[in-house]
Amino acid sequence: MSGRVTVLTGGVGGAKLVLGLMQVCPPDTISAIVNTGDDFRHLGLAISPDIDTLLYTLSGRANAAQGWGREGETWTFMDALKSLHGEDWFLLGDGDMALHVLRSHLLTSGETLSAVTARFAAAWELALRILPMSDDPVATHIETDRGDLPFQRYFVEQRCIPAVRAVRFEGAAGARPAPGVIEAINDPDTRAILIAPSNPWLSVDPILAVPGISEALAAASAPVVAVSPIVGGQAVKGPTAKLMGELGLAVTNEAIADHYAGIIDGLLVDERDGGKGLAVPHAVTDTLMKTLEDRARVAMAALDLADRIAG
Ligand code: FO1
Repeated sequence: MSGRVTVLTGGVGGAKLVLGLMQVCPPDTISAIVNTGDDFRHLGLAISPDIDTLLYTLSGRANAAQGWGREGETWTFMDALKSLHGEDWFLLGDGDMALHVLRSHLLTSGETLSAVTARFAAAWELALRILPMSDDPVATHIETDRGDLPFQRYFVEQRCIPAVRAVRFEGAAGARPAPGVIEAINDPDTRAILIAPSNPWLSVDPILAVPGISEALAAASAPVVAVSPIVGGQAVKGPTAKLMGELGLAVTNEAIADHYAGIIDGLLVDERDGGKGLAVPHAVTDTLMKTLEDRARVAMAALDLADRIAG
């Protein structure tokens, strides 16, 4: 089937699905709406981790084992920074620094995050649209038993150890969807809107918190299908299962479906969990994405579910 595909994504799992989509759809028909709640200023630099993870993953530059940063990275900058007793909890590789320095320079000279991101995607010959959820600052904060932590302090410095009480998105109320975001949801030529298997609370909720986006999704004529981040009662990577426990939720697809209630029309679940008890239309497949073929298969299964719902 033809038509455009829009995908909401954040983190490593999200990038994998987008790469899978790139194998099964013409890249210029894909619009990725990317979480920017992880963004922060560090050492004076504007860091946009989920945008960078997508740029690296889609251009074949990513350190696949690590999930973030570049393959074959060198660390001269970090060694020198440590010798100067600079903050070294957040690792900035030499090649990675080019993204942060150039983005910071362009933002300072007045370019929007969207424009900078489009410039980087074009430089690395990526034909899909990479759309930050907003050009306004939105910062994910994690309220924990060790106090209120900005996202990267929780995720990297504290390694997700503090128990989460609540997640909030500073600045979201005043943030506007970035150019192209609402259009990517409302485009009459949109065949499907996918929510990648990103952490719903940490990587998707910031996108849904930008006024206008969840409303557009709820009203969209295209089917909205989420890929569950749960595989075999666990989350593949990152703190999803631990977070769900701390929020008092069972690590089940019912909890994922409840979280997205009102937004999604379908849920793609892993065959190890199955879809038993799910009220929302669903499909079952092996959603573990280790190889490029796995990623293409999961993307195809999500699109097939969307087509079935649309049909
Ligand atoms: N994740 C880490 O666990 N440790 C790091 O030192 C680290 C540095 C880093 C630098 C640039 C960047 O774009 C991402 C980086 N990440 C690091 C990942 C980052 O924390 C992301 O927010 C996660 O991938 C979750 O989306």
